[in-house]
Amino acid sequence: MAEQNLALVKSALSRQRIETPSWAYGNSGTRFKVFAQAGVPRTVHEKLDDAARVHQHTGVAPLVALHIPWDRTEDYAALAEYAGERGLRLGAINANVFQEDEYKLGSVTNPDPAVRRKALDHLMECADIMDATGSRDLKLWFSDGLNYPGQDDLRARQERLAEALWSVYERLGPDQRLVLEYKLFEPAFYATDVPDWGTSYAHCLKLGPKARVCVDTGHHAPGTNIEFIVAFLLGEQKLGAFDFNSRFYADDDLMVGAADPFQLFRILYEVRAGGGLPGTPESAESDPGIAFMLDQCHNIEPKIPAIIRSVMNVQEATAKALLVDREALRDAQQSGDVLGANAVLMDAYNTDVRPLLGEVREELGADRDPMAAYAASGWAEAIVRDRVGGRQAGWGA
Ligand code: PSV
Ligand code: MN
Ligand code: MN
Repeated sequence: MAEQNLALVKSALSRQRIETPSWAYGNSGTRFKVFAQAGVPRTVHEKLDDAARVHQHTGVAPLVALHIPWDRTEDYAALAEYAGERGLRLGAINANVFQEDEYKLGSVTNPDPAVRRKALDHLMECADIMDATGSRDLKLWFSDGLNYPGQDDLRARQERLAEALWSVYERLGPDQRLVLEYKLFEPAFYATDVPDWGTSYAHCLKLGPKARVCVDTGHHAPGTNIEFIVAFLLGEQKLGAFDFNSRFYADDDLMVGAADPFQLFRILYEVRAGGGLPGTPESAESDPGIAFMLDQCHNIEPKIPAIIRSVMNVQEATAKALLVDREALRDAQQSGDVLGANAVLMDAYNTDVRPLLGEVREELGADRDPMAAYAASGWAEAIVRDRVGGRQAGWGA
């Protein structure tokens, strides 16, 4: 590859930021069992300590998303300072209106106005927290939906949802955004109030420029062309964030890039083509500010190395996307050369980018091989030794 292009690829890779979720550091489980791991954080501060290790070894993961109330603490400004002392920043604030008894029939779409009020109060509290932490994004995912036909009025629920979203939107500061996540099904099985990107997009469009769609890669029907959704939303300036993870069947929350690295590459190629990667010619005009977040749970594998591996998987797919020869691709597309165009993409995908990423990491002052560096660091042994007693923080804690 020409020297100049290589420099560009490296610069874009060193500018990418991958946000890790606080809950991935804690214990988590399936509907059937939580397998507790030794050394897991007991507090949100310890989650940040672990996140700092991920950032230290990879050099590209300085942001940590919080989930409220799982990460509730007395002083959020002090927490942001604690993060800052470790080279981190607090990222998206994830609201949680899905774990209290009152929400059995929904939160912001609940037929009972008192329950809707309670849910909205929580969303407002999350906005207050964003003010204290300096977070840009409020991430909204609603478990609201119906199990049985006739259980509630589908259209009335959309109106209640729009009303709540509007109140939140009005509360946001000029540099704050809301990102609205969708999910095909679960926990509701018959109908979900925000089941797909179209519903999220329609609400965000009505709200205005500070409302964007969050694409959780695990929240689609099998076979869905996620890169099409990404390309479309980017084109409309409505792609706000990713929740990266892998799925085989449902909302599996496995490591991103583990189930289908080719899909991850296709998604990141569309991000690049749509100008979503800062430091590329495609993004020269404006950076759409996409948050590249992980939303995963490590139920049987050790958590910190799983998060390091996930960050590396996103980087590898990004590097391959950056290697696509756009000019050759355009020429092949223009001349109707189907196989030639496909070969341009496949050539990039089949490139071993690990040595290149090793160089990028070294230039960032991180480790060429983050997995090996973490294993040799002694951190895994130290946390097992030191974090005894107390209640281990985790999913739903
Ligand atoms: C819902 O399945 C979801 O993807 C949302 O982002 C939640 O906040 C997160 O999972 C919690 O694990
Ligand atoms: Mn998610
Ligand atoms: Mn999910």
